[in-house]
Amino acid sequence: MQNKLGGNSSQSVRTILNIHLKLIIDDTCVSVFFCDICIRKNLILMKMHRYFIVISLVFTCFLTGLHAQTSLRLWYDQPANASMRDDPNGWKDDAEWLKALPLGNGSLGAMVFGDVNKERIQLNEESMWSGSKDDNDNPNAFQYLDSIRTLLFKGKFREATELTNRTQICKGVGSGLGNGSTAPFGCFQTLGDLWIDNGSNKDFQNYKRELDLNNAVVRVSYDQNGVHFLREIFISSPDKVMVARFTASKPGQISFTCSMNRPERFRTYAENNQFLMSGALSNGKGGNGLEYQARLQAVSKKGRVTCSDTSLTVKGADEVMLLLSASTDYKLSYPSYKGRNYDSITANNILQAAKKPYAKLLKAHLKEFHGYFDRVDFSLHKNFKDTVSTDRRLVLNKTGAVDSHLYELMFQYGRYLLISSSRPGCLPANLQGIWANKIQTPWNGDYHTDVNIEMNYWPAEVTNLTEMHLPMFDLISSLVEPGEKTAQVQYHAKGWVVHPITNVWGYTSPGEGASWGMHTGAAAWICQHIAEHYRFTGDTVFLRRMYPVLEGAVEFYLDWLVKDPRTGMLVSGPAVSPENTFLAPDGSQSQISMGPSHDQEVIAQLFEDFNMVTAELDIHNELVNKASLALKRLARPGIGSDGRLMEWAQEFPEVEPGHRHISHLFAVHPGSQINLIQTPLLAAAAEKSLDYRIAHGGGHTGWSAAWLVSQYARLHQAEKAKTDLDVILTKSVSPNLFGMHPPFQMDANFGTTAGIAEMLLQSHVPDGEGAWIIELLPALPKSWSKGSVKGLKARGNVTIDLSWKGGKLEKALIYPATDKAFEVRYGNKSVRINPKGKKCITLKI
Ligand code: FUC
Repeated sequence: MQNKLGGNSSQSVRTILNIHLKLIIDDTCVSVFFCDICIRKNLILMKMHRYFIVISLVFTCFLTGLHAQTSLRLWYDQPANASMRDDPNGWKDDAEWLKALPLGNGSLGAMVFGDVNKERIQLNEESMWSGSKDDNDNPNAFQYLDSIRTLLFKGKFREATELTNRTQICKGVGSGLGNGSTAPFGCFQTLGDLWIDNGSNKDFQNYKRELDLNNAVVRVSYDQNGVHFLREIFISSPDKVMVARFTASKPGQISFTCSMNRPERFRTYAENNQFLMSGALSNGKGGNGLEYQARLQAVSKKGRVTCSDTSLTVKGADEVMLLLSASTDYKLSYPSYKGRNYDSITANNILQAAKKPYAKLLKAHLKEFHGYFDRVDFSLHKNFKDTVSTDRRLVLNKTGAVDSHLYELMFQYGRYLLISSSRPGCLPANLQGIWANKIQTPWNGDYHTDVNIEMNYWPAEVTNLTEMHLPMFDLISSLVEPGEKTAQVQYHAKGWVVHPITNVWGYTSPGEGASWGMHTGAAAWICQHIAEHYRFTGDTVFLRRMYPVLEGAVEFYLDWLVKDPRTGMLVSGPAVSPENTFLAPDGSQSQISMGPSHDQEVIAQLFEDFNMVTAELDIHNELVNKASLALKRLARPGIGSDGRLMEWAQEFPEVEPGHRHISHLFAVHPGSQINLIQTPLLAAAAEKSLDYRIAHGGGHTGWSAAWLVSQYARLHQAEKAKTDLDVILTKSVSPNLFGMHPPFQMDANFGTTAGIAEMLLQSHVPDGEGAWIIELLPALPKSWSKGSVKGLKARGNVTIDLSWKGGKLEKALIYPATDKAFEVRYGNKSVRINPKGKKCITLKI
């Protein structure tokens, strides 16, 4: 007899459960039974059952091990054409680059074209930023703040917008409207290209290139002149080098010439039989800024390696291993942002790596990568036959072919890209992760804080990649000092603040245009990640380390908030609902108002998080009291006359009803103030807002559609969430599955992975007893009738495996890391689980 999740008679279930739990728990796994009269009989059954579980577990692991290796790869039967030049216009995507395959170790990135005769490996280094530290805080802003607020409270939006644009924006050119490569703000740029020319233009056959996601290796294979050639390329985090091995089916066949270049500011030279490229980028003030270096060495079996100032040449080798390391003098430390000795770093990386055979380098790479990637498995297909190339699958999918394995692939691809672009100790993933092939990258490839960097990290915790979240906290911590100056200079406020854009030089000033640049809620929004990391990990050491960051943000908003004379409630402003425009009563277009819903929601989240954190850390002080008082007095979003959730404090007609941002729905996702369990009316209003947005063309950028997936999942609208997934797959991915804004923008990849996780598991609603309600399969689309997911994380540090059939949950394995009780819900059924030291709890339907 199996345990059944009894309707809502939770009390009886709970007593029965407790009885059972107490009686038949042991140190491996617990199965819950439903018949106390035959406990003794069950114990025998249990013993047999336990052996069966162990055997089936071993068998399943054996199976899953194999199963876990379902084919997760992107593959193609044509190379990306390396001879096609990139468009000099930074905002123009390059079709061939969007076919190349990404590798990364968080610090070094590469895009492998897989071209046969002349290979191109486009390279990135995480800190390759032009620009430099600059002062953009506007000392003239503060004197106009009150007048702007008065105008806004009087409904004089045109005048207030004009005054805000004139007095509140940053000093200087700011981000250069996203074209800051020669401005002090700077821009994330390509490191350059490694060219590998075999000097032939002969034809080739049996060509294949693939990115193996399970092992983070790119393979290129083809036949030429009766010889089978293979290239295997990966970027190792343990050894901090890119490794490219070239082998052939016959001896002495490997010959090629390597060169390196970039569009500007480089020189190449030879040193100790190594080939180097180095230079200095613009500091945006007419001088040199960041210095960089790439170092290449060839390790060959047989054959000859020579180096000149223009190339590295290999002749007649049986096998060659190229090792590349790169670094810059950048350091994420205010105010100098310099300090690394890139020359000794690259020299040492190469020296150490060159001592190791390929197999050893690969083994260390796999061990480290598997440690992250293999934690989660998601399968909608038992026997997927990977016989159609990825680009072809996308075309077929666009024409209506059903290919549910594409959801598995996109889900895991997002995890792969996060692991490859955000490792502990590195800079966080930027708008393009770590991959950019230009000098002027769109929006400077920076860190936009009005959704984009947040979305980059939405998958980190729930898809069991908590370490990948850490670079985000390093960035947030680094913004405190420059942000304190901005708070003081711009607003005469305590604490620290950041607005919608930042970079690696500590930019915290408003943007150069008020319509988007006055996003004052940004600091509160990014701080949500601190509390979320704690909610998933329970890491109090982390929390204590980040407490001053939260404290500073709270201090800022307590100074920033003012009383709305009409309601007596606390409101934020002058502020924007990120990048969205409304029609003011006088018919003018405006973005600036007092108390836009987004700001009210993220500030409420910050104060709630601060309450939670100070309780956890047992901190009691005046600031804590002030924050909880302010929380009670914060104005909250209302429901408009059309039943939608109001985006602004007043009902304004929207200029763009299908706007890409849905910032007033932060409280649904990634916030939790609006949810189906505690606030059903607001949740219904939120759904109306979403439907209205989409009906007017919303979700038209990759990231916007990805956000909609999570939004609808939180509202348990499975089919609507799936529809947005399909929009992404048919409209917003490139042949190499990169997310497209367009142009290329990686947040769509991360948002897609997070959205799929939200469809399978949620845990954002508190159960009112200090824990979380874990919802199993809250938004499972009909077409995903059979499947399984392993290793997802829920708040409270609980790991969950789920399997389902016929659209119904079959089994849940729950691995609580703490003893804290929590509630599990599936549909309208729920059970309270009290782990009491249990490592694994099985729920069966
Ligand atoms: C915000 C968004 C844009 C783009 C940019 C990087 O400005 O509104 O759509 O994603 O960030």
